[in-house]
Amino acid sequence: MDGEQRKTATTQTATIIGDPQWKEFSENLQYLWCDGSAAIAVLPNPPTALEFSRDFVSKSRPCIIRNVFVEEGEGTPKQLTLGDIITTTTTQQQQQEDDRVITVDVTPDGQGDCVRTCRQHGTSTTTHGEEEEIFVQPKEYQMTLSEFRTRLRRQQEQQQPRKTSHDLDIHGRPVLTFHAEEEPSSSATMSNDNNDDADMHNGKTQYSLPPDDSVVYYSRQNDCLRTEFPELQSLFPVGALDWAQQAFGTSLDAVNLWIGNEAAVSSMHKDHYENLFYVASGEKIFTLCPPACVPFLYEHLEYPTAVFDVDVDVDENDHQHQWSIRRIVQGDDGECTKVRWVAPDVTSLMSANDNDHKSSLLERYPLLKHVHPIEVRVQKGDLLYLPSLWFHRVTQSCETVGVNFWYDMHFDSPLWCYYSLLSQLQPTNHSNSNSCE
Ligand SMILES: O=C(O)CCC(=O)C(=O)O
Repeated sequence: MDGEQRKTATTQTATIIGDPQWKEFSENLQYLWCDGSAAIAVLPNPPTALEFSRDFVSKSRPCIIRNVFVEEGEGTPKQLTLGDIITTTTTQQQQQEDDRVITVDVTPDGQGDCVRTCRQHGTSTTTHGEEEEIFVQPKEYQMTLSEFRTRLRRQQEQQQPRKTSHDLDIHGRPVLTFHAEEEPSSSATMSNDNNDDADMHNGKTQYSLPPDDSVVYYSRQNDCLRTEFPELQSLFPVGALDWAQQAFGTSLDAVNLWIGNEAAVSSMHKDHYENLFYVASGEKIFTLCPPACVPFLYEHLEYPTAVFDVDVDVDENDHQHQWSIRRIVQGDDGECTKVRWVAPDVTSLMSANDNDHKSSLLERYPLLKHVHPIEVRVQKGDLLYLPSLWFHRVTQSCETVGVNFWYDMHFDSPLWCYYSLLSQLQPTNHSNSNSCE
C-alpha cells in the first residue's frame, strides 16, 4: 500500500464511525454487564473457580460476592475499622512512645490524581488561554496513625461545603488559583520523599504536618497491607480467594489498604489488574464504566503533570500555609511530563439537576452522552470483583477501610486487543490545548 492509499483507507475508517454507529455500539454495550438492569450480580457466597471464570472473568462482568472473609466460629463477615487498626498495630512499648508512622496522600480539597483547572489569580474571565488543565497528584506526608485519625475525624466534623459553586470548573472541581509569582513553575525534580520534613525533638521524631483543613486519604498502591501492616495480613488470608486466583490464572501482585471518608475522591481511571475489593468497614461508592467506553471518556487527551505542595511563610506570630503546585519535569532540558487521563466527571451527568452544567459538559465532550455509568455501593463485609480495564471513580459515604487484591491481567487476550483498538478511535475534531510552553 503506498502512502496515498494508506491515507485513503484511514479516512474511510474515520468516516464509517459516525454518531449513529457510536450510538448503536453504546446501546449494544449498555446491558452486556448487568442483565438488563443497572445493578450488577450479587453472589451470596464465593463461587467455584469454574463458575467465576465462566460467568464473570471470561465475560469481563463485575459482581459483588458475600461471605468471602468470615470470622471463624461465628460465620459473620470480617470487619476492620480504623480504631481496630490502631489497636492491632500499637504494641505496649509503642503506646508509651509513638504509634505507627504512615505515608498519607494529602490535598486541599480531596481531589488528587485528577485533572485540575489552574488559573492565575486576578483573572476573572474563564477564557481558555488564561487557564490550564493540569493533572495534579496529592502531596505525601508522614504522620502517625493517631494524627491521621484526628485529621480524618476533623474533616467529617466540617459540615460546610468546602467550596462555593462559582469556584468550580466544568468537571465540578474547585479551580486552583495562583498569584503570578506562584504560577505553576518548573522545578528540576520531583521527590515524594518527605524525610527532609522530619525533625528530632525531645528524642522523638517530629513530622511537618499539612494545613489543618486539608483532606487526608491513606491510599498507597504499593502492596502496603503486606509491607506496612504485616500484622493485618492474617485477617484477610489470600487462601480465601483461591477460586479467584484459579480463574485468573495469574499471580497476586499487590494487597493494598485504603482508609478515607466522603471528602476524598479517586477520579475515573482504569488499572491493568483484575481487582478484588473488600470493604472491611464503612461503604465505598464505585461509579463504573466498561472498558469499551474508552472512546466516550476522552481518555486519549494528555495533560501536563504536577504535584501539590505547601509553602510555609513564617512570620513572628504565625505560620501561614499556602497550597501550590510543582510541575513534574523530566530530563535536563526540563521537559514537562504528560499523562493521558479521563478529565470529565461522569457523576455530574448522573445527578438529576444542573442541566446547564450537563449541557456545557456535553458540548465540550459530545461522546460522553454514550456513556452509561453504573453506580455500585459496596457495603462492609462485601467484596467487589472489578475486571481489568474497567473504568472506576471511587469515593466513600463515611469513614471506610478497604483492602484490595490486584492480580496481573492477561495481555494475550481478545479483551486487550479490542480495548487497544477502541482507545485509538477518537473524534477527529477534539483536542486539548495543553502544552508545557
Ligand atoms: O478506593 C479508591 O479510592 C480507589 C480504588 C482503586 O482505584 C482500585 O481499587 O483500583
